[in-house]
Amino acid sequence: MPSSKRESQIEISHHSGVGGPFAGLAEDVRKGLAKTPKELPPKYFYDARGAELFEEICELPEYYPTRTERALLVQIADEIVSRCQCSALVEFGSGSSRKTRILLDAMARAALLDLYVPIDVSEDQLRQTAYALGEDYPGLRVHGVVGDFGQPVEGLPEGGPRLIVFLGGTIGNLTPDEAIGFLRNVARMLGPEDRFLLGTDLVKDVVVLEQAYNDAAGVTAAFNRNILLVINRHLNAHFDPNRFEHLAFYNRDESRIEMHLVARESHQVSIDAVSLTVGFVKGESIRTEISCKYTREMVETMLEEAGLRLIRWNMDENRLFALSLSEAVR
Ligand code: SAH
Ligand code: AVI
Repeated sequence: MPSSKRESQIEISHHSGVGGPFAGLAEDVRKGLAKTPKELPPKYFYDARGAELFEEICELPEYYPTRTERALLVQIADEIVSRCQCSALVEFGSGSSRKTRILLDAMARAALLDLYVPIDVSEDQLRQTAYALGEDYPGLRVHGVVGDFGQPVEGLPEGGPRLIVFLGGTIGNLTPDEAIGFLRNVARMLGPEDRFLLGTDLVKDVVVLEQAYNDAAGVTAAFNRNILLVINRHLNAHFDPNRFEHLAFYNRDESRIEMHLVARESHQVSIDAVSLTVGFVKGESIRTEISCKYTREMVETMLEEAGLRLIRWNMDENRLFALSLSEAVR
């Protein structure tokens, strides 16, 4: 039977150079594990299993950011779209794009929706999501980019006005310098009619914060240990995740949650692909993630420093999470 459904166009391209987003893993592991204290970049959590575990985290009772941001998006999506008149949505760290659908729906309601550009290191999830969106939004052009948002992403498809979004509080996983660098790249990308929507997790009661990263079901612990399995697979390493304890706590001085993997006993791990043997003493930790928490003032200062001007600020009534809309300063 001929279908009257408008065809969607799906395209996936790579922006991270030869070898894909895991190409830098060997160098990052070598450098990170030589530091004192040891650390690993959080982007390596997100192989297919890590992406699945993150989706589970989003549904946990203790993990308030996802449901809070989702409710905020439902509240403000139509207004933002009507104010921006955006026909293209560009998203950094798009993941499953579940919450993004709230914005896509608002753009479709306003009869503006034309182009969606999800950018993520997690290739399998990006592909699956792009094809699912193509099915669900007839006529939508989806141009997925497998790439690292730590690098300027160039050559994006034409379309607009554009709404560029960075949701979930993922900016908090960057150091303050990395966050400013990222925001400067966004400011450079923004044309006069384009806008930037940023999700930030807010400073709050320490108990609420720490519970969100220490869930009773142990999903966050599994997510944390998954980084070791990624290293085992890609670098022929011999980490035993059971020899590491999940640790997550709020560092008040730095205004951030820190996630660590702490060695339960002294032992050595060989990483064959980089001809390295790494020693751990009992209690020694690898910092696997930071997750910065902000006040409105901190967000505004960060935006300003990067050449962006805050034009709208929305928080939930419990002041857990915020969405801010900004434009480039000309
Ligand atoms: N935006 C979604 C997903 C957040 S999880 C939400 O709000 O629920 C963080 C996402 O960012 C993951 O999909 C992960 O693969 C991606 N990511 C992490 N570091 C990245 C990097 N350096 N470059 C591109 N994507 C990255
Ligand atoms: C993706 N990012 C915003 C999450 C966070 O809360 O920092 C990652 C995460 N780590 C543990 N739980 C969730």
